[in-house]
Amino acid sequence: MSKLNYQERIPNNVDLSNDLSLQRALEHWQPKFKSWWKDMGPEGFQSYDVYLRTAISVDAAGWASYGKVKMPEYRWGIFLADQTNDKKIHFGDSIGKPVWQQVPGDYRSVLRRLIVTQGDTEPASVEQQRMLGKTCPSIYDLRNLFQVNVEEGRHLWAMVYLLHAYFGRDGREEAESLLERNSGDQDNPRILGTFNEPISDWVSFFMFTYFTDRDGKYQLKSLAESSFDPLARTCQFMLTEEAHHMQVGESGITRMIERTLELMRKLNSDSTETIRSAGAIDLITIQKYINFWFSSSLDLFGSEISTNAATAFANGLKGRPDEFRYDNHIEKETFYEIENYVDGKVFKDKVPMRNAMNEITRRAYVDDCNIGIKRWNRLIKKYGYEEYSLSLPSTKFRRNIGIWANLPFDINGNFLKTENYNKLISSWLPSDNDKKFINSLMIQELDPSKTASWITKPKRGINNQDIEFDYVDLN
Ligand code: BYC
Repeated sequence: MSKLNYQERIPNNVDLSNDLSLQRALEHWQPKFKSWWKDMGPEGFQSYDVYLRTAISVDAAGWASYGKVKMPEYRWGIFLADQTNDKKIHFGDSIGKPVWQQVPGDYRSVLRRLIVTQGDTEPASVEQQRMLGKTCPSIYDLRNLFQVNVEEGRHLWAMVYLLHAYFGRDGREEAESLLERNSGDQDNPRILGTFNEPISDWVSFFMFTYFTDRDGKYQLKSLAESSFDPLARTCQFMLTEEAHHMQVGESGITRMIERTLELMRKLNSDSTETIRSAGAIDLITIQKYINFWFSSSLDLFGSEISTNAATAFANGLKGRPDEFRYDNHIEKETFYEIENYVDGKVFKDKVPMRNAMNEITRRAYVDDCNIGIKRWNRLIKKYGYEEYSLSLPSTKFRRNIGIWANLPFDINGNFLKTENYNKLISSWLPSDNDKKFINSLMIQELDPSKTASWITKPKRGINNQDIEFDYVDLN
């Protein structure tokens, strides 16, 4: 297994010191990244020591070490999963040929677009979350936020390495632009819609790490199948880090629901007002946040019927997540059943499998999202509230991309008259009042022995430390 070299200015396992012009180009980008981190990264805690994990190996078992480090001194680096000999293209039209170690000229612009789109989301999420330290529910959560942030920073490094190493001058320009676009910027926004949504409270943060980071998981899995081997290997290692982010989301939502249930039981009431007065978040409001972030994240998979996706599959650039699970890796004369909408009618349609790749990935994602929903519903039942359950809204609800874009479907997938839809929309999504209430709960808790009123204490600490360990040194 290749060693991660931490002796150099840019830690790496790609033998950077043997490619001086690449090393120089990346060392030129490094101070720009640091200056972006200072301006757009976590607000307020840059000079504190934070208990963070850092990659020490690309091996799935035991790849991380833990220790206190100031965020601007975090060792962001370039780590790819190890290369395997004789690796072959395993899907699409060129199946069986060797994978590419360089970018084929014909696919240069498509591959660059995929890498830039992926790279753009990473700093975007750091920007979206930059104010959350000011309202953290506990020191433990504060540390988790920063862990997520530094790793998204590293994922940016991963994509910037590919741009610099394989795309020449265009790649270097794209790497600069990744630090110039900003989340929510009117003139120069991030590329994909969800990454321009504000994340101004921790309910949104947990929803984002549950739903949007999970899109990341599925997109990275698709890119980990790529015939462009450096991209595949980069994404394989990124997936190891991504798992923690989704865990932060899932456990955060679970703790929030558990707190609500504890109060419902204690106060013997399920009234929104009573639960809110006791400082927790009623299940109806939690459902609204699920509706918002799930529907927004669905758009990140692209259109249900997509020639871009078909071409990317045919050319071996982007596969299906876990491609090995499928029997047919060529999918030339095969079809996939989807729901379509034409001239006001919803109907079952069969489309060429390759054109349906975005939808196939989206469906795998929806199934994965449902695992958490089932777990939360079991928790609700455990507390004896049979009449309550949480659910994912219909995949037709509130879409901006694809077949269902801008159509008035409700959360159950029923087509409504536009005026009815407009009247009801605020009952499905967080209203201004709901947001105001959520914001009123967002009070910073920095005492390591305490946790905010609206969320339970975590069940266990990080890396076997106590829950009350000082994960961020405030002295
Ligand atoms: N917003 O055929 P279409 C993560 C554009 S998250 C705006 O429908 P295609 C993370 C599309 O670009 C994972 N525009 O879709 C999570 C195209 O534009 P052009 C990020 C959109 O191309 C949390 C046109 O519409 N990774 O890692 O098959 C924290 C027609 O495209 C949207 C990736 O996304 C949208 N939602 O697929 C941190 C992987 N959807 O070319 C990180 C790389 C589509 O006509 N990206 N469009 O100008 C891709 O694989 C593809 O670009 C997409 C779209 C899946 C996004």
